[in-house]
Amino acid sequence: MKTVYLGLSGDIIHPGIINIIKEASKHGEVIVGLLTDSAIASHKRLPYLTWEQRFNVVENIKGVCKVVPQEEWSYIPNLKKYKPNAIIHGDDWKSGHLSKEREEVIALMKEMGGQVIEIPYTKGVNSSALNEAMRSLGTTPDIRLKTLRRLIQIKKPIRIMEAHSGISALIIENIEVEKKDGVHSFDGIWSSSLTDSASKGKPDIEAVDLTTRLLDLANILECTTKPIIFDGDTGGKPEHFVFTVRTLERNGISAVIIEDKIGLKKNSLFGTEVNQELASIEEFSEKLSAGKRAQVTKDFMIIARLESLIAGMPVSDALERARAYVTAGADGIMIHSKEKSGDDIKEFCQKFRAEYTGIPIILVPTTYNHFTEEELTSWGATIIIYANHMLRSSYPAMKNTAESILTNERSLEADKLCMSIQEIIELIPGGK
Ligand code: SPV
Ligand code: MG
Repeated sequence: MKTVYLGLSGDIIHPGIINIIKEASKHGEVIVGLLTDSAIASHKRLPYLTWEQRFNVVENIKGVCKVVPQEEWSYIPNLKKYKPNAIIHGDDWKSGHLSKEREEVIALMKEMGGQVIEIPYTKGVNSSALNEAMRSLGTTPDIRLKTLRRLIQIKKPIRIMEAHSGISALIIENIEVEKKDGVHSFDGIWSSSLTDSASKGKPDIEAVDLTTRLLDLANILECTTKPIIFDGDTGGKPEHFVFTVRTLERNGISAVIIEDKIGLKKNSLFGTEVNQELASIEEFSEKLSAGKRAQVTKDFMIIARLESLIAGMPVSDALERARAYVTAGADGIMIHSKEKSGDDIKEFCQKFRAEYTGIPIILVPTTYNHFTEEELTSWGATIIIYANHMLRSSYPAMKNTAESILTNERSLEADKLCMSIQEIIELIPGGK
């Protein structure tokens, strides 16, 4: 019996998939190469279902003989391994970023004496269109919360961008850039205390309370599905922090980051002088442990943020604290610095990585921003947070528009600086 290979993510089963399986089975036994989470995450958003759940669904579809994992985005390794007589694909791969993959598959199948079957892509009902529709339906707190840990297991680096409003979060949810190695997008959202306060015209001094922060976050939660990392400032008193943990967890937030500062909080990047006192290692460790004891799910993450370098202490102090915080239960370490060279951060990352291979390192490269994601990852970084760029870029845009209207005494000239009313209506899910 001949075999036909079909690569699938199998997250959303729709008539187009049933159709291609039916077509494939006319040519032989259908082997489905079910893409693993990491194969998908290199090019697209993480599937809603886990690989095991998708396996369960796909192996029960009529016409499917066998389901095997496809560990790479490319079909080539599995085609070489399973040597099917044919591969079947929708004809949508003739153009766009899949066309190179198509050429390679055609060449290999020719070499192996096999066939490439292309069938018309089902317009309207396809995974991309359904994905879009599912996004507008939203997600559940449980699925969203778990997504960060799933990403940590399969992807480096994880790219997180700050959002301070529903509309800025919508951009992060939807923006994609097609690159040679696939489609790049943001993996999640940073709920920043700095940009949250600044967007309200308030200073970043831990003056905006949790209830207010969560009220704003509700807008972001409503219009997005990506995981959220919450900037918890110092976490407050341990007695308060345990409530924060539960509240964040209940809302489907994936992680909270708390920093080991005491006294009146100032933003870490403010000024050039050392302006912050550090908490004692014991006190901060106890706060972390209290938070870990309070969480209900096993998936929520509490990340310790080291302020040693901001407070003018050496890398050795940061390392000593990192060890203690990991022992206290921290699920990850964020190291912060306002040093432009990045030398201190690099030294910390390399030394910490030599001791701990599995604990995520989180970096916020605001000042040492000349390093690429690839370079930061090579030091050992797991998550990269762009902590304030959506807010910092929106302010000059609004200021230009306001100045243009004042200068011209009408809004005609400002129109080219603005998106159209139609575009803004269509941007909002359900607005069309
Ligand atoms: C924030 O975004 O509020 C942060 C990160 O705490 S930073 O501003 O870089 O300290
Ligand atoms: Mg902050």
